Amino acid sequence: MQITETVRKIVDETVVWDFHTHLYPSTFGTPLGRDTSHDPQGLMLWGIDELLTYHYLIAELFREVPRAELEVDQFWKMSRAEQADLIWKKLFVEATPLSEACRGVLTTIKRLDLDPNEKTLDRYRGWFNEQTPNDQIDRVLDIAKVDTVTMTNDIFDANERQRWLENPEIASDSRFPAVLRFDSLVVNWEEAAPVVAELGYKVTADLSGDSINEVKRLLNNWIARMKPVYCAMSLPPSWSYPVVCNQEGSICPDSLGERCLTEAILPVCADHGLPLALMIGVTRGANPAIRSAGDTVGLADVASVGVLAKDFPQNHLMVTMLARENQHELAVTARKHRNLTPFGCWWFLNNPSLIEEITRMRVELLGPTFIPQHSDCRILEQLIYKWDHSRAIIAKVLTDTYTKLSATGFEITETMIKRDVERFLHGNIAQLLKR
Ligand code: FIX
Ligand code: ZN
Repeated sequence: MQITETVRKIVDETVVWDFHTHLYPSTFGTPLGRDTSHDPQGLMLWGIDELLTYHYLIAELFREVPRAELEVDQFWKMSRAEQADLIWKKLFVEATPLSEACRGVLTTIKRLDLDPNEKTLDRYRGWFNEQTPNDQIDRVLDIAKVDTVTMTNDIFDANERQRWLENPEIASDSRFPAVLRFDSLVVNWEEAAPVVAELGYKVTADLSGDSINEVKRLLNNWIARMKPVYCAMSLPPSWSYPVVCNQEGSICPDSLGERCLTEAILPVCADHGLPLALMIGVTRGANPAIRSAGDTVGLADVASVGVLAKDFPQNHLMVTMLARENQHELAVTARKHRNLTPFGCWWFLNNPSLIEEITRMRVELLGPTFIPQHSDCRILEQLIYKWDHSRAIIAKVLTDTYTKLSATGFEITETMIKRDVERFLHGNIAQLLKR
């Protein structure tokens, strides 16, 4: 058997369950819909203008264009189409699109059978305008060979929350399972408390009285409404468990977040058999003027993850970390706790060189017991390039691994490769989410 060709073929053909995205089906409305789904504030993002105004590319635009030519405020006053035109001109026409985020747009255009050498966006817009949202979902899932696109459903996003309240059938497309997300409960209880109170729960700013039970009631109600496959939150690099508090005299804000986590979130997740995903290492608003393009990475405390896994053996933790420097310790920590599964190469790590390094190390330390990748897509068509690029690297790492294994005299079979690849791209997720 030719290991290289066989692995590549199997990796390319195996259907993916995307563990973490920000994608939605058309029931959540779409700004680019000419049918009943048309909605300027809609959450289903697709099309060339959205692809080009992805926050990764907005960050790259501000590196390329000097301040004298474009003030940040000026950019935000432009329409979405004007922003997309500018990004195409500055990053793809007047400069060479060398970065991973730029190459991704080109891979996507090519795999949609369009020519990536256009000087303006007219042809692309013309093509997208002929598509309908639902047909485009079918087309993209088919090209990307993805059958399950896990959403992120944030109860602290008023726009999204309203949609769930108004339409109980909103999540009826089984290809898009829901995930209950609630960062502020742990990261900023002070900010979360008034919102939770507004929703009709009797909580106080210091979590006194019946507050914890009320947070549990909030979570139980939203679990009943969303039927999520897991719960999730992202955490800053400073997050630790147990909380280390240097403030004297007053209540430490982080200890309120910790109480939400240990007394409400983890028990509720355990009751429902739902894993909890922790995405650790993001500093929000390092440069707030450029909005989500201004979030950054920081070194986080992996030991906290291990202590949490040890203290809550009845919970399953799915963990991804943003700093490259945290990856080795996370993999080692996962060896110590079977209720801890590392997943994906998140955000600034979703680059070929880093995916390769991280995946190689995880295979060596964890064998087949992790989830190598998630896409984090925000725009539907990104599924095409994110999976296309990641599949190539996963295949490369597995080819090297099987080649070394085969050198011991151990016989590698096609059935074995299929079994492993299926676990990595789909099966491990299905098993953990009991689906
Ligand atoms: O917190 C998250 O889920 C992050 O992945 C996103 O908020 C982030 O903006 C992103 O799109 C990263 O890829
Ligand atoms: Zn995300």
